[in-house]
Amino acid sequence: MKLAIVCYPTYGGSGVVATEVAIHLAERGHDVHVVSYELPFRMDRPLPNLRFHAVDVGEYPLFRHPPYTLNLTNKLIEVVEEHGVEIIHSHYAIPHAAAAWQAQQVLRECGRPNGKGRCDVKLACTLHGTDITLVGRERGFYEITRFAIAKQDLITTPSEWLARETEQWFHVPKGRIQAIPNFVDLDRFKPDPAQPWRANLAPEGYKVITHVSNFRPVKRVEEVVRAFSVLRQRMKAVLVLVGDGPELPKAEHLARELGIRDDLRLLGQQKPEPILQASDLFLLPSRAESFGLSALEAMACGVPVLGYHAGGLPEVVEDGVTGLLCPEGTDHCLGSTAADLLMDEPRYQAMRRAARTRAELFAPKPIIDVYERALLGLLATH
Ligand code: GMT
Repeated sequence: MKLAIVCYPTYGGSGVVATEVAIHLAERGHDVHVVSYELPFRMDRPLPNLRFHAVDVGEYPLFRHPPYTLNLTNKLIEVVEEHGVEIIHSHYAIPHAAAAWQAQQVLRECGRPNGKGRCDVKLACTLHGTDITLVGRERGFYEITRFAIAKQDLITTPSEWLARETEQWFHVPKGRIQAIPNFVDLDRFKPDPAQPWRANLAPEGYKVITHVSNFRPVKRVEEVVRAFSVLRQRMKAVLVLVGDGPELPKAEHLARELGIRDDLRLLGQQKPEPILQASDLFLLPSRAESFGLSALEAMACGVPVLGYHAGGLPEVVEDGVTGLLCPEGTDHCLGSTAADLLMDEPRYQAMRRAARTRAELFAPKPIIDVYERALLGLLATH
C-alpha cells in the first residue's frame, strides 16, 4: 500500500506512535511518506521506501499567523499525486484530519490522474488524546474537528476510553471507532539490573521516583511533587523529572515551598530508557491520559506505575498488579500508597515482574498487524 502519515515531529506520544507505525509499515514493504513541518525525532532508521516530506510554511508580512493547514493541504496534494498515495493517515486530529479532508476534496474535484486513474485517496485518523479531551473541545476548533473526524474512513484511538469520549463529545456513531493501543519497543525499553544511571541520580540507599512528560497542565505535575513529599516523609528518595514544558517552574516552586527542592532532579529533555531502568517507581497522575505511553515504557523497564483511576490509564496499568491507581485528585493517597509499596519488598518485586510481563502484551508486531489490516481494509472498500 502507498501511505502518507501526517504527524507532529516533536517528543510527544502522538509523534512517537506515528513515526513508529511509519517505520514498521515501511519495514513490511509498504511505501510510506511521512509529512510534517520537521523531521520527526524518532525517524532514525533509513529505509528506501520511507520518505520524509517537509511542509513549507508560507511566510508573508500580511500573515500574523502563517496558515499552516493550507500549506499542509498543499503538500498532501503534491505527495498524493506524485507518489500515487492511496491513504492519508493523520495522527492527532488538529489540524491534520481537516487538512487531509481538504486535500481529498481538491484531488477529487480536479480529477487529476495519479497513474491509476482518478485520485480518490482514503482517509484514516488516529486520535491521540488532547485533540479530543482539550483542544478539540475549544469553541475555536470544535465544529471543524467534529466535521473532519466524521469524514474519515477509519478512526482509531489508543484506548476504549478515548473511543467513548469521542463518541460522546463529537457525536460519532457507536462502532465507528477502532481502539488500537500504543505499543513499546521491548528491546529498547527493558530492565537493566546494572542500572548505570542510578549513581548519577541518587546516593546509595535512596529510592528513585520518576515522572516523564511534556509538563502540560493535564499532567498535574504539582500532584507529582505533593505525592512525592508524602513519600519523602517516610523514606530517603529523590524525584526525577524528565522533559520540559510550561508547568515545570510550578513544580520547582512547590518543591521549594514544601522544603524538598534538594531532592528534585530536573533532567530536561532526555532519552528516557536509562532513567527508567534506574527508577523504583513511575508517577503519572494525569487528569485524562488517553493511554499513557510513558507509563507503558516504564512498565517495560520493570517499573510499577502509580496514577489515578482516570482516562485510559486503567487499560494499561492493572491496578494492584502492575501498579497502583488511586481515586482521582488524591495525591496524598498516591504518596502513601507508593511508600507502602516500597516498604513491602516481596510485593514490590512481584509488581516489577508483573509490570514487564504486562508490557510484553503491547509488543509492536501484533499491534502493527492490526493497523496494517485496518488500513488495507480501506483499499478493499469502495
Ligand atoms: O499530551 C501528551 O501526553 C502528548 C500527547 C501527544 O499527542 O503527543 O500524547 C497523547 O498521545 C499518546 C500516544 O497515543 C498517549 O499515550 C498519551 O496518553 C496522550 N496524552 C494524553 O492523552 C494527555
